[in-house]
Amino acid sequence: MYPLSINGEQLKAILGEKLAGVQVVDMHTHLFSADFDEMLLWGIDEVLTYHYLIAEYFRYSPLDYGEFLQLPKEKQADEVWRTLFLERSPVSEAQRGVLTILKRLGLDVGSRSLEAYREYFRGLTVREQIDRVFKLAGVKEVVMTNDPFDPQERAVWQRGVAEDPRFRSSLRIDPLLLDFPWAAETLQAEGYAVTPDLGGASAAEVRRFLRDWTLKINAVYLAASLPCSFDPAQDGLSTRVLKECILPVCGELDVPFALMIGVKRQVNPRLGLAGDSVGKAQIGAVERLCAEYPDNKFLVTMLSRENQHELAITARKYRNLMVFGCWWFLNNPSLVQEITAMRLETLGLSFIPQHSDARVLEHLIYKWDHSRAVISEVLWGKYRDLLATGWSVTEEDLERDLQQLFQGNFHEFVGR
Ligand code: RAT
Ligand code: ZN
Repeated sequence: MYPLSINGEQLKAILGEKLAGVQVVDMHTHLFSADFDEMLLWGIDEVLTYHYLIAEYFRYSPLDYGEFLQLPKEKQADEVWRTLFLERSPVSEAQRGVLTILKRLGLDVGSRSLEAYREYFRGLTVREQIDRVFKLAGVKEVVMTNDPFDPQERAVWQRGVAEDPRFRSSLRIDPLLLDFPWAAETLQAEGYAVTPDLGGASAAEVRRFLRDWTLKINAVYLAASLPCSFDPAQDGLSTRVLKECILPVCGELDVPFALMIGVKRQVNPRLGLAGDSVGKAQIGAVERLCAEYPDNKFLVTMLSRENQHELAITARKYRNLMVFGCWWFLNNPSLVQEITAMRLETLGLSFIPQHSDARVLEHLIYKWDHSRAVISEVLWGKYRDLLATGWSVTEEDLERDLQQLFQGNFHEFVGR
């Protein structure tokens, strides 16, 4: 027998300890480095006005949507705090997340004093807080969502961004696929000769745009969040842009394309960012892309619970497909538990278990705390089953496996 094997009793504690210590690569967030100034959201008022909480606030509040959204941020945060924390117990995942953040920052959760929490944040600089949050969350690097269609963001890149190795970039190109005529206007204004119907030399010009931006921001992948109706078998501008522009550039630069599939955008537009929903997508869309473009790499996450099993099975068929994360409405402990167990049983260690989707800096703390706890439980069950067969598991084995799940799979897949 292998001499250093962990026994069943030690296993849970050692695994928990290793998992708590693993430095994660968070491959999809909406965070920015300090150089992006106010584009990086942080602090208690931003935490409380997260769109996940706004949606929950309106489950209880009779206030008019527009009236609420016009309030200054601090007043919105007061409303959310009162409605979701003082008038009822904060049991939802997003509510509990706020408490985890406060606790891990060393604040007195029991005091229920929003003013005291605000006071704490007033004494901090953003750079200090970035250091603290990354340390508390055990995050080594995050991938930003960089939008070349956003004038504010374009101006930052134009001015120049200081290198911060904790923040990697990704090029987010939804409008090219979802509303090409609109996207074409931005490209034209930036000096690319495209027409709204992708005529003439437009495809070559879109490719030039994608190449320029991928290289300019050093993107680790290109990405789009797509509706549940996404279907590259359909003729249309969107399919042409995908096949004539995006995939060729990804192939040429050897950069994956990340597809986040399953959104139903703006089912309730009056809720703003909180107004998007979910729908079941067609797995055939992913199968076809992986089969038709074997030299392209696809990072894929799907939003509906119903798509999870078939997505994992599809990844067994195509090694150019890397499944990632329990996205958005799936980032609830019960679903992370179920999905992670199913993926381990289906794909072994060959997937990326989680990303945070953090929109506010402090989200990193709760999203990773909660995910680590659930994933630890699931892995514990799997290693216990191995020990029961007589297989040995060493501390080095655990470290190697966790490194692969939380860093290596992403780094190797993107090749950077
Ligand atoms: O999780 C979210 O905050 C969503 O609003 C979206 O950001 C989604 O993750 C996306 O990237 O489209
Ligand atoms: Zn996102």
